[in-house]
Amino acid sequence: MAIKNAYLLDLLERTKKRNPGEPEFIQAVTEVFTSLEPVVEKRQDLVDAGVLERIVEPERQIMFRVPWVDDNGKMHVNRGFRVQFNSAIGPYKGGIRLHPSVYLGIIKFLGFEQVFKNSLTTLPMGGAKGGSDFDPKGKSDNEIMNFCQSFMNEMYRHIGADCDVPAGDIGTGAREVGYMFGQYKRLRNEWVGVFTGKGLQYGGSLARKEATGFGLCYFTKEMLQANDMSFEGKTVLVSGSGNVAIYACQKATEFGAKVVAMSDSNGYIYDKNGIDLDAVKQIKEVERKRIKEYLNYHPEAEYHEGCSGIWTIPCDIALPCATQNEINGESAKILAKNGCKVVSEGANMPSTPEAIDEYFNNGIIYGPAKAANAGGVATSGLEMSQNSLRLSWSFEEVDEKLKGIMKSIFKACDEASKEYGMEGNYMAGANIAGFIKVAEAMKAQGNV
Ligand code: NDP
Ligand code: 2IT
Repeated sequence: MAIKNAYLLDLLERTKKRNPGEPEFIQAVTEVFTSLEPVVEKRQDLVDAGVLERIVEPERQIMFRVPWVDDNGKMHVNRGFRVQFNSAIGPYKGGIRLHPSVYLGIIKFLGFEQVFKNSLTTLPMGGAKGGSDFDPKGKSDNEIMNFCQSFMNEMYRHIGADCDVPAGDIGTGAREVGYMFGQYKRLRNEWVGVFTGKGLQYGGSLARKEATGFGLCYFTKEMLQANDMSFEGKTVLVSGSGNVAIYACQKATEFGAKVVAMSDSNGYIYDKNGIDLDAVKQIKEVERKRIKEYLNYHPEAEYHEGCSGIWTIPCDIALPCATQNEINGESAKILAKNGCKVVSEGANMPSTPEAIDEYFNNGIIYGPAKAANAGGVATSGLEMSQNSLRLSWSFEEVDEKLKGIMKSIFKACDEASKEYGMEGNYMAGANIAGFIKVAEAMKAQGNV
């Protein structure tokens, strides 16, 4: 991947200067710019409207102190973030990440990607992301609640059902959403759909929990079909063992594939008989323990320390569902050498630029995160609709809508890749299709 267009190169340099020490953000911008070269050449009107200069600069960035007290009475201070990236096509929308690695650059890369992803969903949602360097691992329920309430004590003034609607991401699941939503309601004295991923008893949508993983498999199924393949009988690797990974594993298995490995940040399990997902759900969703515990259910399976080793297992399809840059050039080479034919991304930006180059050089079909994992936020959009209508749809209804959306996302990526002379490059297709809608909305709205 190399940018040749002088205007894009100059803007990338300016973006690097303005955002020092944020390699993940620059990585995300570089990837998009690589794809936009033919658009910049064809659409001088968008260049003249300054859309690109504006799209790389968040509309608003909020950073705040989050003090909280642990069960021993000790005070801790974390840093909270909400980056409201772009509201051209709808209210800001995007998850909250709670992980010790969080800093402004991570939230900015995620917020930037969210702009294009949300555009692809066909629903009216702008892009945002938030989070904190708080580590939920090993914390009691009470400590989690204290943190979430303190986080919301500042964030509540910046969000709202028609302004900015947060949701889950790494480290933020139903429990954290519940505590944050509860605190918002208390501070604002109003019950509105200000969060998605809520519990089913209080405005959550059926199928939201499953949506990112299921959506990833719906997208991948379309992509496979377009390339005369299917999930049937394929060997699949799923990294991670959180929300996205679990439901990706479930749907891939339903589609006739055999998932043989899953992981967490400590290591990976390899079960040549196919992963027993009930065991994984018990370990991860109920007990909140480590993936290593899988051996207690299946002593014949293997556990290996270190999460990147998962990519050394021979497979047909790899579904990275853990975190950014989890597949580097070296891992991608090994995947290709072992016969992997498809990589489709459940996590956000899980492949390094070197890994993506390896996919293209080796003819691996590549489903980029912005498109492949958009089912989560799309179903969040459906949760917002249900909240506004004050009713709830059945699981089947939501799931059908999700299938339709993932189909249309694949179609948009495929068509854009063809229109701009890069057939089969779904990364370029996703970036272009996501960009054009937002860019035209920005141009139409003038200098805002
Ligand atoms: P969870 O917190 O439920 O699970 C995260 C999983 O990834 C865990 O298995 C975790 O292991 C592993 N992981 C996290 N950080 C690292 C790391 N630095 N190195 C290795 N492994 C790591 O999060 P989700 O499943 O919700 O999110 C997974 C990915 O999917 C993220 O990239 C997220 O941005 C993306 N995503 C999520 C959506 C959603 O709806 N939830 C929607 C679209 C994308 P451990 O337990 O050891 O930390
Ligand atoms: O990265 C993502 O798309 C998410 N974490 C889901 C965001 C959302 O608002 O549902």
